[in-house]
Amino acid sequence: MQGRIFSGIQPTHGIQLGNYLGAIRNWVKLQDSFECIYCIVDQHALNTVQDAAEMRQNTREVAAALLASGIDPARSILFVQSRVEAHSRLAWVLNCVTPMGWLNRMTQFKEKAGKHRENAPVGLFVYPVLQAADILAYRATHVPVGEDQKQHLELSRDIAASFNRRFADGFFPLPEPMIQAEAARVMSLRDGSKKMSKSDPSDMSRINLTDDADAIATKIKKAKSDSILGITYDPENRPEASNLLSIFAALADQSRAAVAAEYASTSFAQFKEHLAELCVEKLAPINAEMRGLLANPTHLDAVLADGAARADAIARPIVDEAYAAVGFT
Ligand code: AQP
Repeated sequence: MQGRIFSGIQPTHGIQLGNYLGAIRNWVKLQDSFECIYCIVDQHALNTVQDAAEMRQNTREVAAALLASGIDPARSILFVQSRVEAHSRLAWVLNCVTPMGWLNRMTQFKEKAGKHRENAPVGLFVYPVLQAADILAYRATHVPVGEDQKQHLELSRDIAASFNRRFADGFFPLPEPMIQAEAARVMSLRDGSKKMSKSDPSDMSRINLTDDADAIATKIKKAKSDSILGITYDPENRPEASNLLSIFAALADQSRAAVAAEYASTSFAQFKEHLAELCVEKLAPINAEMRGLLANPTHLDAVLADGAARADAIARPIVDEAYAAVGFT
């Protein structure tokens, strides 16, 4: 094994195609060469989801989506963050070695808090510190990240170094980012300048892994497009066409150039038909597997409980050691 990976996903809603193509598909591949720890980060999601039944439902749905996509609990650890105390125990210590100025620079807080900064939860502001704790509690060596998470990972490294400097030289390894080569950043089907997101108020903006064939076909058919004949990759001038082309390329495991060449003189209507067929073909098996898993919540809960016990066995001694290093008795 080449190292230990930690990565997380929020149960703010069921999984959407962007999560799948941008993160989960890669997580599945990484299982071959790394020790992988995958976490459903419900403590992060609490900043957004403040309804207990919804949180429970989302958590199970995300767990089912991860398993159905190929996360193998026999090889990887899959668990829910709030079930392993090490995360919040370490987060407090890290809060105390992180200057406010570092957090003030985080662009994701500014984007997510928007104009309502004063009303944004404190949890959203300190989110990157909890994220650092998630990673460091396992002494993870590598973290797969999308472009949008690069800044947070750099902060995790700074926080680890800050702890090491103050309390114990070399205590936390500085986690290395793993940026995907042709990072699939999937954009909203309604607005090519916004990323596809679980919590977008419009369900038409995204493809959920729970969508059936009809829903997928309707969403792709109604996806925003333009009136230029032929599909080209030109994100600046044709953001929506470029997004649909990128989704096609990612699903078909082809380069964007190859797809653009194939559809250079095709109408949007026809391209969308092909894209819908491809999307249904790739997602239908995952969708079917998810339904089976969701029909058996006892099994799902047992997988997560086993994952939590294994995660706890790694993280608890590391955080106990960190507590001793700061002088907690
Ligand atoms: N549109 C996307 N394209 C590519 N990758 C994406 N990811 C999310 N959206 C896209 C990647 O999915 C992983 C898990 O994301 P997350 O749940 O931790 O939070 P997020 O990035 O904020 O995802 P969402 O769907 O946009 O959730 P909400 O709406 O709750 O904020 C990450 O690796 C992320 O890069």
